[in-house]
Amino acid sequence: MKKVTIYTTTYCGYCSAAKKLLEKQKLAFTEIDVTTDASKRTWLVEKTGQRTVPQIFFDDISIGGFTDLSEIISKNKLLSLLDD
Ligand SMILES: N[C@@H](CCC(=O)N[C@@H](CS)C(=O)NCC(=O)O)C(=O)O
Repeated sequence: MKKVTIYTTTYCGYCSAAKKLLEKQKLAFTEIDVTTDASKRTWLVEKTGQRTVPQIFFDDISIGGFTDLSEIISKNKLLSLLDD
């Protein structure tokens, strides 16, 4: 099973919503708070092409933010995407 990592900032409603969604799916995840980490945020933009948070990864694969995660779950694609 791939590891789930979520990059967040404080006071970010979409970040809280995404974490709740992961918890609801009973998925363990690592949270990396990039609020004060400018170089990590630059890396995230380069890696994902997106400037918003949250950004969620399954191993090193960028799957997007809250909306993308919701869509993956509603289309029942979560387990296949997490499968190694
Ligand atoms: N569609 C995105 C929206 C995410 C979003 O708008 N996040 C806000 C923070 S809650 C953001 O990053 N705003 C721009 C910024 O802070 O630079 C998602 O579902 O994750």
